[in-house]
Order: sequence, then structure tokens, then C-alpha cells
Amino acid sequence: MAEAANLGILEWPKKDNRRLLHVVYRVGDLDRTIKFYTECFGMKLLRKRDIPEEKYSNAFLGFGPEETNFVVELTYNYGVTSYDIGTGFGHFAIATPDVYKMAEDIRAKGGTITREPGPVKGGSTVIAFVKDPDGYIFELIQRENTPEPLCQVMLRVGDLERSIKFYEKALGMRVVKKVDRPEYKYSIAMLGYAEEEKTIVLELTYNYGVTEYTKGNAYAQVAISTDDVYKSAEVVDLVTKELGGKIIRQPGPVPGINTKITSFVDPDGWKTVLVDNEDFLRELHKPE
Ligand SMILES: N[C@@H](CCC(=O)N[C@@H](CS)C(=O)NCC(=O)O)C(=O)O
Repeated sequence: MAEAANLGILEWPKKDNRRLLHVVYRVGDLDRTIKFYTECFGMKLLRKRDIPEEKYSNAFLGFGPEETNFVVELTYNYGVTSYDIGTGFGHFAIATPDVYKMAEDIRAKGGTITREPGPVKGGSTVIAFVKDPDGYIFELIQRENTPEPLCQVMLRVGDLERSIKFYEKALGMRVVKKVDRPEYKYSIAMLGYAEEEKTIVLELTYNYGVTEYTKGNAYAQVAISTDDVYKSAEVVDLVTKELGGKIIRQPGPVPGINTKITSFVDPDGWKTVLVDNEDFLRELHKPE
């Protein structure tokens, strides 16, 4: 009986109305990062908020409005000017029709190219790597026009099959691409809610034999929307019992802002927050 009920609830993530909303991470100087992302990447500053009671500020940047696009949510904690990025975080990615030109423009503006443009090792897609002012890596990926240039969050994991199962079952994501490059001793899986070319995907990388990474204190989490944080948390809870990970914030409204959320870590310790769809839109449209 209990098992039959579990089977029913496990269907929920696939029926739910989900989208990756934003990625949250910490920076040492908001203005410095805003300048870099707008001038070098062509992102737009979408909104800013200051929470002096909690001694932090946020800035949201992306390539389109938050109602439709994936964005970055930068956090500045008063007085903290640098962070440890750790070894587990990989990169964010930006799709552009001409990686060579974008890399040249970024270099001309004083940005650091850590990997020169050219075909990815073992493949044909042209890529480059850029380091932002805090040391976060951005991969530039050659792609014709896309509705979502901010197209990947790459995280390293210790067991790719376990992670795929976790993100499929707990979050209803689909594997949209899988690549194994034995000559370079790694495998990747792209997971998301739509085709890779059209949306942001979570790129999970497994390096052969590496099961542990450090997390540092810089990267925080991705946020995903849901129509029901309570049902979503029930599913996550069941899946964590099977595959690992843990709910770290029980579902419910955040005091003060009343947006309903729940958050959890996956079997590697990567954090996700699920945010109520209606509350998210209400927050976006409320007057400052
Ligand atoms: N050991 C790498 C494995 C992942 C990897 O190599 N990814 C490709 C992109 S999908 C890459 O960075 N290639 C480097 C290059 O082509 O120079 C890591 O953990 O970052």
C-alpha cells in the first residue's frame, strides 16, 4: 500500500511545471562583476536588491527577462572580498555564434582567456574558457542563435550513474546528452527540461576514478521552479533515502517574503532549491 502511494508521488516531478530559474553564487565585489558580465559577455543587469538587516546584496544578470530566461544571482556579503571556489565546481557556459571573436573582444577589454578558442579535445565544437574577476570559469561555446545563451552549469560528481538517477527521479530531469571520452578519462551527462540547444542544462562531469571534490564556499545552488514545493519535497525525500543526499530546508514559506521553497543536497553535496512558481512571479513583479 505504502509502496503504491510512493509510486504515485514519484510521478509528480515529470508532471510538474519546472524550469531552471537561476544559479546563485558569491562574489567579492558586485560592481566589478556587473561591469565584467555586461561589457565582456553582453549580459543585462536585470535587478538588484540590498538586504542591510542580513548584511548582503544581490544582483541578477542574464540574457533575457527572468520570466523566460535562466539568470545568475550574484551574492555580495558585506565585507567579504574573496571566496574559495573549490575543485568540484566546473564552469558556467555562454553560447555565442563566434567564439573566436568573443574571446578576442574579452581579451581586448582586459579579461583573462584561460583556454584559447579551438575545437574541444576529442570533439569538434569550438570552445574557449574565460576567468571572471572572482576566478569562476565561463566556457564559451560556439552555437548559432539560441533563445538561451546562458546554457550550462557544470559540476563534477563522483558517480555519474548515481547522479543521473538522482536528477531524473528527484527532479524529473531528462538526460539530453551523454558523452564518454575514454581518451581523456571523463564522461559527461547533460540534464535538463528541454533540448540542449534551447535551454540551460546541468552538465555533470565524472573524471575516471575521482569520487570526491572540495566545495569551497563560493558556489551556492541552482533554483528550479515547481507548482508544489510540498509534493516536490516528498519525492526528494524518498529519492534521498535510496540514492543519498538530504533535505536541508523543509518545504514552507520563507519568513518575511512568504515565497514557498524547499532545498536539498544531492548525493555529492550539490545544493538545489525548489521555488513555488506563483510566489516566484509575485516576487518578480512586486514594487520595490
Ligand atoms: N577533467 C575535465 C573533464 C571535463 C572536460 O574535459 N570537459 C571538456 C569540455 S566538455 C573540456 O574542458 N575540454 C578541455 C579542452 O577541450 O581544452 C574536468 O574535470 O573539467
